Order: sequence, then structure tokens, then C-alpha cells
Amino acid sequence: MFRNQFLRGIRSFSTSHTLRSQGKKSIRQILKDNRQIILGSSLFGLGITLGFTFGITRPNPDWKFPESSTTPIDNIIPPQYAFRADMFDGFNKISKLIGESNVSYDNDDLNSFATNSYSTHLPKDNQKPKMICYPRSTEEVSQIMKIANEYSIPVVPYSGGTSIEGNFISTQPGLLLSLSNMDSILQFNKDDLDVTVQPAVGWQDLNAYLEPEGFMIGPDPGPGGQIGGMIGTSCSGTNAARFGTMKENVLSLIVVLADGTIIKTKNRPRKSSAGYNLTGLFIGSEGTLGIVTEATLKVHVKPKFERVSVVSFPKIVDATNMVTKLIQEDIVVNAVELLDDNMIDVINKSGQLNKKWKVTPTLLVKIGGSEESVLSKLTKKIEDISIENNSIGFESAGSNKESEDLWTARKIGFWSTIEYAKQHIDPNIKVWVTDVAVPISKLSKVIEETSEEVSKSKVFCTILGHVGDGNFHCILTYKPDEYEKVKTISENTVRRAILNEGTCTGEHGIGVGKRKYLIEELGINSTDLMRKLKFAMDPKRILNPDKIIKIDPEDPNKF
Ligand SMILES: Cc1cc2nc3c(=O)[nH]c(=O)nc-3n(C[C@H](O)[C@H](O)[C@H](O)COP(=O)(O)OP(=O)(O)OC[C@H]3O[C@@H](n4cnc5c(N)ncnc54)[C@H](O)[C@@H]3O)c2cc1C
Ligand SMILES: *[C@@H]1O[C@H](CO)[C@@H](O)[C@H](O)[C@H]1NC(C)=O
Ligand SMILES: *[C@@H]1O[C@H](CO)[C@@H](O)[C@H](O)[C@H]1NC(C)=O
Ligand SMILES: *[C@@H]1O[C@H](CO)[C@@H](O)[C@H](O)[C@H]1NC(C)=O
Ligand SMILES: *[C@@H]1O[C@H](CO)[C@@H](O)[C@H](O)[C@H]1NC(C)=O
Ligand SMILES: CC(=O)N[C@H]1CO[C@H](CO)[C@@H](O)[C@@H]1O
Repeated sequence: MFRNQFLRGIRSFSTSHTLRSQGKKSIRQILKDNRQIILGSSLFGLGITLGFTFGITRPNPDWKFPESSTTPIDNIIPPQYAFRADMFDGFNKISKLIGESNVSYDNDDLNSFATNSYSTHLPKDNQKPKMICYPRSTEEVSQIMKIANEYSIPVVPYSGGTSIEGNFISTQPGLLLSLSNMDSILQFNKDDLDVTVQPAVGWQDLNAYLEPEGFMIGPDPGPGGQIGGMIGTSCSGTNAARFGTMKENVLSLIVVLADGTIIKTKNRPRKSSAGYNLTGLFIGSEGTLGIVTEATLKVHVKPKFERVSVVSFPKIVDATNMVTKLIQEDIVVNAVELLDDNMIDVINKSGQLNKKWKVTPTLLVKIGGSEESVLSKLTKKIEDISIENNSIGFESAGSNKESEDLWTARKIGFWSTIEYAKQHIDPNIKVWVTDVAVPISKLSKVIEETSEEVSKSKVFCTILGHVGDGNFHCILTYKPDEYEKVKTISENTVRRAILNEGTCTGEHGIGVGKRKYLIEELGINSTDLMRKLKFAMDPKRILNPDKIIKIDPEDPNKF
């Protein structure tokens, strides 16, 4: 018992010592630190005495890292970020380093990097960056991070800015590091099917580059998304059913760590059993562990022919049953998307489609291949399965062009919902997008229960799902006074998914809004381990603070 108390004393001393800011400090902080050192030293002295008395091994005085496998939030002290004057000293150094024309203090700029209008979680008024910088190379990012680390300046990396879970909110206003000057495609290895790019290359631009040669990349998130941010959120999109998510599509990364160290995660071969999987560690880490400055991605052969079939059903459950059947029958689809009746209605009303579809739950099934005859055969098989699963309509595109037209319907779903709600419900309408994913066998049940809850609530919502992966979105629109209502729906949807062995986020990430669900999903030990990794790699907690896990015990949010 003595031993435990002794160790705990030493541990809290070591923790605060390790985590304390190394930057310039206020008097208050110096006093606080000294108190801790005095307390720590007296405990240390007591420990040596006790150790001597009870025959315990003496602790190593150089030991600076808490001897635990995880880091619970109660074991840490608040981060100490740079005060205003110090922060601007640091900014000046950065400005000298990369040139005045590559930084900005302009108020409109600062505001434009605070959020985007379709985000589920919005920043508070003061939560915007204090300076934007635009580095042009890995080397510059590294130099900037060295300065930021020295001065304890919070840094938020930013690529396309389309993420929607508050992933880049400046919760601790500091530096926003925009990668927009790093937008080159560096190397395309056709024979190896991989491409190396800088982080601000957009996925659409990359596809436009690859397409003439007959290639494409897998993930297709929101229009405007860029590789750095796509790695940040481990995004996916409609193609994931066939080509996988970002997690399956990155071969290797160059990353700048919190203190400016530059690392490579892997070489270029498809496989490797060389040590820890560092590539995987950074994908989905939302800029909290390092800044990606270069990425090598898998490239896929773009299907020569594609066919999209539109299948209508009386009920959502019939549609999801059909998806299960397609998977069981080993029918390889390139994508299968679910649109509920409201979604079809808003797309129809958007006037952007040539054809009008039945306003009823609908599956869009996309198949691809190198021969048209194979596709025709497969389409027939899909039609047969749909008939056995109560479909009430089946229409298949006759050509690639027609297929593309049908696919635009899916791509405009999100905007059509917002447009419709603005025009018909309230010009100030807001939007909250849920993003759960469950094992396919649970999908029907979870969608059905969710859609029942939504219709009872009377808020206007459309449902859109990447159902091949068990992932679906409710695009909940709400008037200001309906905020609590949609919050409850979103919370219930997440709980329902977790109860069914699912995840709170299939592709948008945790950001600031889903931290508590991450704990519910994986358990506190797992998030405490994430915190341990975070502290090991970013001891001053400067990289994208407060995302994914709580890092400040004084953060007013409970989780
Ligand atoms: C209309 C619409 C539709 C969408 N559809 C989908 C969809 O189908 N599938 C899907 O997965 N998502 C979708 N999204 C969400 C969004 O497009 C994705 O999350 C995308 O991956 C974000 O990329 P970005 O470049 O915009 O990232 P950003 O918003 O710039 O950043 C995302 C996160 O990554 C971090 N980050 C940025 N750059 C770097 C870097 N270089 N190194 C380390 N961290 C970095 C940021 O700090 C942030 O935490 C949609 C969004 C919209 C608005
Ligand atoms: C800053 O930006 C300008 C152009 O905007 C560029 O020419 C210059 O090389 C950049 N870097 C430095 C160190 O000034
Ligand atoms: C490492 O993790 C990534 C992302 O999760 C995955 O794609 C990859 O197959 C893993 N293994 C290697 C050797 O990179
Ligand atoms: C599509 O919307 C138009 C209004 O823009 C409406 O007149 C038409 O009936 C709708 N079509 C279907 C199939 O519901
Ligand atoms: C966390 O680990 C402890 C052992 O330290 C164990 O008793 C507990 O059940 C674990 N909690 C969860 C949620 O797995
Ligand atoms: C619920 C339902 O009707 N499922 C049917 C879907 O189609 C397959 C045959 O292709 C049937 O076996 C399922 O019973």
C-alpha cells in the first residue's frame, strides 16, 4: 500500500513535469510549477526514505514518462499555451521564415477559416485562428512546427475545409496552417498503380488527371475535399463498397510531427511487415498527431463500362434486404446507394434531373467492368433479385453517359435537401448530418427504427446511405428552435448503432462533437490509450487541440 501511494506521488510529479509548457510562463504558472516541484521533491525524498526502509528499488531520477499503459484524463494537468505576446513573437518568426506574403492576419481570412456553413458543430464567436500561414514545402512545415512547439502555439492543419464534425475548429485560437500552396501531383507510377501527391490536391482534380489514362482513386468524399484532409478523417464515399475507404487506399505518408521532426511511414510496395503500422496511425487522426505533407495512394483501373440501375421499393426494409442478398450472392457492385422517398422528392424538385423517378425508397446500383455483355448479364441478375425482394420499379441506364446522369442524382442529394428546406421551410435552415455505420445484417433494423423516429419528430430529413458498407446519413434540417429535437434524434441514432455493434461515425470522423460516443463505442481504456499516444507524440498538445479525445481536464465538456 505504501508503495502504491509512493508511486502515485512520483507519477503525478513526473506527469506534470513532462507536460508543463516549456514556453515562456506567467508568474502564476511559475509559482504553480514551483509548488509542484517542491511537492514532487518532498514526495521524492519521502519515497527514497520509504524505499530504503521497505527495501523498494529506487526510481530512476531521469524517468519522465508516466509508468502506465494508458493516460486517463484525471492524470494530467491543463495544457499551457502561449500567451498573446509570446504567440505573436512566434508568428513574427514564422512570417520571417516563409515570407510576409505567405501569412495572413486579415480578419476576413481568419473568419473564413473558422468553419463552413454545412458543419454539424459550429465554433463559438472567439474560436477562430489568429494567423493563417501558407507553407510551400515539407521543410517549411517542419520549420513552422519547430517554432510553434517552442512557443506552445496551437496549430490546426487545413486542406479542403469540407469536413463537417467541427474537425478544424480553432477551439484554442492560434495558427491555422493551410496547405493550399502544396497542391502538386509529384509522381504517377502507372505500372505500380500508385500516385504520390501533396496534401492540397483535390480528389476530383486527381481523378481528372488520372482519367485520360484510364485510372482513378478510390475515395470520393464531399466535392472540394483534398488528400490531406481525406487522410485526416479517413473518408470514403460512394466507391468504398468496391475500392475501400481511405484506410485501405494509402500506401505511405510523409508526416511532420508536433516538434518539427519529419518521418516517412513506409516504403512504396503494396505490402510490408516492417514494424508498427505508422501509416494506419495517422489515417483518421484528424491532424492531432502530425501534418501530412506527402501521400502515396493506390490507383485503380477505372471500369471501362459502368451501368447504373435505379430500383424502387415500397419500403426501406425491402431495399436493405436486397443489399444483403446482393452481398450474399457475391455480386460485386461498384457502389450501392440508398435514397429514401424524401430524398427522391427533393432531387426531383431540384429540377436537375432529366427523368422523374417514383417518390419511394430507391436503390442506385452501380456495376462496372471491361465488357458490356458481362454487364448486361449481371444487370439481368440484379433485376431478378430485386423482383424477388418486392421491387416496384427497375430502370437501367443504356450507356455510360446515361449512367453518369443517374449518378449525379446521388451527388446532388445533399445540396438539394438544403435548397429545398431553405425554400419551403425556413430561409435560415440549419443542417445536422448523422453518419453511423453498422454490420450489414443490422442495417435494415437500424435504418427502419431511425426513420420511424424521424417521421414522428416532424423535422424534415432525407436519408442517404452508402448501404454497401452499412453506412447511412440522415440529413436532418432544423429551424433554430428545433436544435434540441435534432440533437436527440442524432444521439438516439448513434446509441442505436452502437447497441447494434456499429460505429458513431462511418466516414466523417469524431471532431469535437462525437468524443463522448467514441468512449461509448470503444470503452474508456481505448480512448485513454489514444490519449497516451497523443501525449507521447505531442507532449505540449499543440496539434489540432480538443479533437477526437479530451486533452484538457478543465475543458467544460464532460467527455
Ligand atoms: C456535401 C458534402 C458531402 C460529403 N460527402 C462525404 C462522403 O460521401 N464521404 C466522406 O467520407 N465524407 C464526406 N464529406 C465530408 C468531407 O468531404 C470529408 O470529411 C473530407 O475527407 C474532408 O477533406 P478536406 O480536405 O475538406 O479536409 P479538412 O476539412 O480540411 O480537414 C479534415 C481534418 O483533417 C485535418 N487535416 C487537414 N489537412 C491535414 C493534413 N495535411 N495533415 C493532417 N491533418 C490534416 C484537419 O485538421 C481536420 O481535422 C462530405 C462533405 C460535404 C460538405
Ligand atoms: C512567399 O510567397 C511568394 C508568392 O506568394 C513566393 O514567391 C515566395 O517564394 C514565398 N516564400 C518566401 C520565403 O517568401
Ligand atoms: C497499415 O494500415 C493501413 C491503414 O489502416 C492499411 O491500409 C495497411 O494495409 C496497413 N498495413 C501496411 C503494411 O501498410
Ligand atoms: C417531380 O416534381 C414535380 C415538381 O417539380 C412534380 O410536378 C412531379 O409530379 C414530380 N414527379 C414525381 C414522379 O413525383
Ligand atoms: C479497463 O481496464 C480495467 C483493468 O485496468 C478493467 O478492469 C476494465 O474492465 C476495463 N474497462 C473496459 C471498459 O474495458
Ligand atoms: C425479404 C425478402 O423478400 N428477401 C428475398 C430477397 O430475394 C431473395 C432471392 O433473390 C430471397 O431469397 C429473399 O427471401
